[in-house]
Amino acid sequence: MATAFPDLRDKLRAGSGGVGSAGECGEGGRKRRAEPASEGEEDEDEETGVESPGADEVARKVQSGVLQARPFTDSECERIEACIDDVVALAERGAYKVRTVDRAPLRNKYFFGEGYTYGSQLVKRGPGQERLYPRGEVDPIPQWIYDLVIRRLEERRIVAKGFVNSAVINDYLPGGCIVSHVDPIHIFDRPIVSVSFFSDSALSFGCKFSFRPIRVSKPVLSLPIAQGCVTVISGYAADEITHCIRPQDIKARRAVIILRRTRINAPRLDPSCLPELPDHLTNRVRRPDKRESPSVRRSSHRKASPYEAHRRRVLAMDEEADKRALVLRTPPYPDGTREHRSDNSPPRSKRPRH
Ligand SMILES: O=C(O)CCC(=O)C(=O)O
Repeated sequence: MATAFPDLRDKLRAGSGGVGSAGECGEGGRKRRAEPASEGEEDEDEETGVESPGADEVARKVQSGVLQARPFTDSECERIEACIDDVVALAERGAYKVRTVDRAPLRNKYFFGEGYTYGSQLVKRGPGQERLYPRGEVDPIPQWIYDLVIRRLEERRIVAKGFVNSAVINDYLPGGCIVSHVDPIHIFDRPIVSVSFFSDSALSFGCKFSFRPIRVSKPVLSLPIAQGCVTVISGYAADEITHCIRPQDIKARRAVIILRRTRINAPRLDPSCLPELPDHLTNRVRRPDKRESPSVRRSSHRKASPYEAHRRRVLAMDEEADKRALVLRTPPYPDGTREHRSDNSPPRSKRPRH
């Protein structure tokens, strides 16, 4: 029976010698990279972690594009965290539109207001290819996000009134991560605002990721992001360098609400061109036409379970891997190719099941 690494921090601890001797063998121990080829990542040697000259200057430039504040009290944070749990529970009950929820191992995303194609959903892949979904493909921004979060940020002039039209919740389990990326410049205006909950973490700039085993280079800048903290990035920090969340920086469950504005001229998919949904999303508990409207949803007494929410995705992946193994009769990915997930989650384990 295969043993996956449910927590990517275990992979990091295991190092290259100790990881997935069976699952990683197709790769022949080669190191693989997975991040955009650009965005000011030239400042570090990935093997040695030695910074080349200029890293301090880059760090200063990043810092100049970052603002942080803590506009919520502890009890306000708790209230918002309870609302995030409600979102998780609603998603588990299938109460959201299919494209609102994107599950990955150790990291689930909930898109509100606007959603867009990325990663494996892209017909043509790579930066610049992302497209907004047709209007109405994802659920609207929940009222509590306006009332408890956006309004406060507007009052404190952290964001301009009426700026936000997109809210994404990322819910991470320990060891979850988001690989290095720049939020698509043709889709989102600047600044990019994020509010962190449940636990402290760090936003890293200018990291390189490699996989099997997963390794992340030393950041040009590691920005602490405490629970309840708002982080606003613009300028160099948003456009000229990648940012990521490293697996070793998610030590306990963490969620972030990312508040952005889509560009008025951002390219939008025609409804006839919607990408197909992956298998694990088409096998949903509830058919879309049976979806409850928010106003008639039954109240749920079930406590939200982020762990359960992630577990379902992992099980679906196991089933997919089983299917592939049957069809191929060889370990999946025999050519050693890495699955591309430019949705910024790391590639999942390619370990064959025994
Ligand atoms: O988790 C965070 O604070 C950052 C997430 C992020 O950069 C993203 O989802 O694009």
